[in-house]
Amino acid sequence: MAKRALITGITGQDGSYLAEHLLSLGYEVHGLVRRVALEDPSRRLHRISHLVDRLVLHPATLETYPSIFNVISRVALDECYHLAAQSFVAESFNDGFSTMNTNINGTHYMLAALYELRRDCKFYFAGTSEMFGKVRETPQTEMTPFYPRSPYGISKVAGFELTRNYREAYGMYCCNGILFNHESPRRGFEFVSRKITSTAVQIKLGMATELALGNLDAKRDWGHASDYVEAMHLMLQQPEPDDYVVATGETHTVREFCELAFCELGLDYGKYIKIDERYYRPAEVHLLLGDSTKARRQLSWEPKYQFSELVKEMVHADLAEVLQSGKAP
Ligand code: NDP
Ligand code: GDR
Repeated sequence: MAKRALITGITGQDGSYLAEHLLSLGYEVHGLVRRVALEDPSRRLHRISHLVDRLVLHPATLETYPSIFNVISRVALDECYHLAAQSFVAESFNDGFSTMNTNINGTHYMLAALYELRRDCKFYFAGTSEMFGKVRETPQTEMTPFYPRSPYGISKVAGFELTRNYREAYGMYCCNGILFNHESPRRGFEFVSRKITSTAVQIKLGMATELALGNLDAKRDWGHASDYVEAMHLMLQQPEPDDYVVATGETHTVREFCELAFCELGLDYGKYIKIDERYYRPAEVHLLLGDSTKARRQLSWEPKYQFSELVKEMVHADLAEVLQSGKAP
């Protein structure tokens, strides 16, 4: 019998790679999507358009318990990957209330419905390096205390603790991934990596003249999303549930990302970057660097992509897209 998995957030960057990965392993893959996505598939399902015939999609929202309860009552699940969230840190400062509502209550609804209906289903929560925020030590491990610096980070700490508590209180198989930044050609345009690669391509092709950014000195541990979804799956295949840091163990500044991306197109980034105060955050996370020794040892996981390969792939994917469509991405 094929294993059956539910992915919330299947329309997002990670959801699309995870769906591909699970299908390649022979899983029956179900996805929880917002109803509007089914009404406007060409735009809202674009990351999974190549897979959609092989998926079972269920309309629901993280905003209400009954809609989640209904989906979970319909499918006998073996594994559940809870990736859906308001995931943009900057937006969480603009609307902390809706970020908290979606990310905390949404996670609680998922866990509560699984507790009621599918207590044996394994659960993955998409925790994040943003929980470390104003870091207490470097590199960050599973033992590093949390110090979130945004409503988003705070909401993820709450989701992490809810997940751990369902594990400890009810003996459910619940895991937290603590994933550091991961990018890909499917990254949303609001995140700095894709903003850089897509705008650099537009500058190269004469469709834009400058790139407005905020803090160029922030350091991130950047990996590739396709590597990171493999770690999510591995976490749910272990004898016991646990929490794991997933990271490359290298950190780079936003400036270095710009330098490499522009260089790939034969451009000098310094000529095109404009600093715009609007892109600074009220509280910044200055440095993230993960130590994923535990995941490497216990899950036999390791990233395949180098930082420079990631940047190159993103630049060339954006270039190919614009050349093909003739439009800015
Ligand atoms: P994306 O922003 O690309 O995807 C977010 C997904 O959540 C989308 O499918 C979105 O649906 C869905 N979603 C948002 N709100 C709701 C809602 N109210 N009801 C139902 N679905 C909703 O994120 P990523 O793929 O990059 O990240 C996946 C998860 O991992 C997130 O939880 C993120 O916080 C976390 N994470 C990400 C990291 C990264 O570097 N990418 C690092 C660490 C953690 P729709 O398409 O309809 O908007
Ligand atoms: P992050 O990603 O906040 O780390 O969260 P993002 O790409 O938004 O920012 C990374 C760093 O770049 C700096 N920065 C800018 N960021 C954006 N978006 N736009 C700009 O113009 C800009 N200029 C500088 C930011 O200040 C920041 O320091 C991502 C999300 O995927 C989260 O969901 C996830 O949990 C974490 O990664 C790990």
